[in-house]
Amino acid sequence: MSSYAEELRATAQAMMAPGKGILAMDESHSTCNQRFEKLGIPTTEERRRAYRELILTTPKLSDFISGAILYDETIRQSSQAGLPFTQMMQAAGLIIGIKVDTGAKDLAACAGEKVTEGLDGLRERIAEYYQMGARFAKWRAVITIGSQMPSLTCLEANAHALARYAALCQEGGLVPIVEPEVLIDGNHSIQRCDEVTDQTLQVVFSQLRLQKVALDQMVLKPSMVISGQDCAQPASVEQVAEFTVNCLRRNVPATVPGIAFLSGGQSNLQASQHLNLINAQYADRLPWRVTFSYARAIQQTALEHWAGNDAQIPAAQQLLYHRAKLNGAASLGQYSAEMEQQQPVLA
Ligand code: 5MM
Repeated sequence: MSSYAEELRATAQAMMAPGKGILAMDESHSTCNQRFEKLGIPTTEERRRAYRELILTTPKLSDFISGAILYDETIRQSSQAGLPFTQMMQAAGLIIGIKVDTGAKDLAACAGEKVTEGLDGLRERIAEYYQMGARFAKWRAVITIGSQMPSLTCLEANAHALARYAALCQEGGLVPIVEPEVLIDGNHSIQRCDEVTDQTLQVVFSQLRLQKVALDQMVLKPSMVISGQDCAQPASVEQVAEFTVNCLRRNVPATVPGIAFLSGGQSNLQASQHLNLINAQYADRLPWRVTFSYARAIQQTALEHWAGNDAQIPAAQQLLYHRAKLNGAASLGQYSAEMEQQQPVLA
């Protein structure tokens, strides 16, 4: 048992506080720069810093956000006034999280499939991040659906890495967010996504047990069970909620304290509607707290409004706060379509 067990349980509970979710703002350079390029924002360290400062200084963000996942560059940065982001987050009541994987790389002998890397030196990196104030971590595995995919090779390789990462995190005092993302890319049906998500979660929990991960000291960050983005007959909100709840109930032990979904390319509206219906309709069937750990479905509107123009920071922050609020409501099953209309009026 980790000497941090009590602390890890308390951190996991705080990450899953009622009415709150986790903000993913851990885009690597390449992902962040791609998003900036589309909006004509210079892809410099300073602009990435300015954008992350915009997010972290959003007034009252902690009303609906328990913690935020940072990238290695970000955890070392400071505000324009010189205050380290870590101190800023602690003062704002945001738990500091850190992405510790080093990205999804091509998996040898499995064309088109990926395996996430980052185990080398991880124990030492975890110790450094803990000293810097981080209390949870994240590692994302990417599973692609195709005619011959995913292969068992890909599922096992990714689950093994996720489990070894999670065990190291718990040893070093960080709550591991275990993120097996089944990609929305493709024209597959919701039934096919269900089959793949089911298989993925089975393999992941089998490896977590094998690596002696304490299931009551982690958070699962799965994708929802949903039809592919090019599917001819997209699944309804009701189907997504039902398939997702059933799949999770089949595979996720009740001792896991919380599930925080990724948005995975869903629209803002879909991400809020799906999370809401899961909580509104199935509350009595969920042994875990179920919330969000969205990146795009919370940030994108604000990023587009800012677009690198600092005069737009207050308006962009209002937009960010608004999406955090709506998803906070969805995590309680209290979101409604009318709330979308309460969008802040921007100058
Ligand atoms: C922020 O995006 C994270 C991945 O970043 P890189 O691909 O640059 O490493 C990603 O893990 C994110 O945390 C989750 O996918 C949730 O983000 P979405 O946009 O799917 O809600």
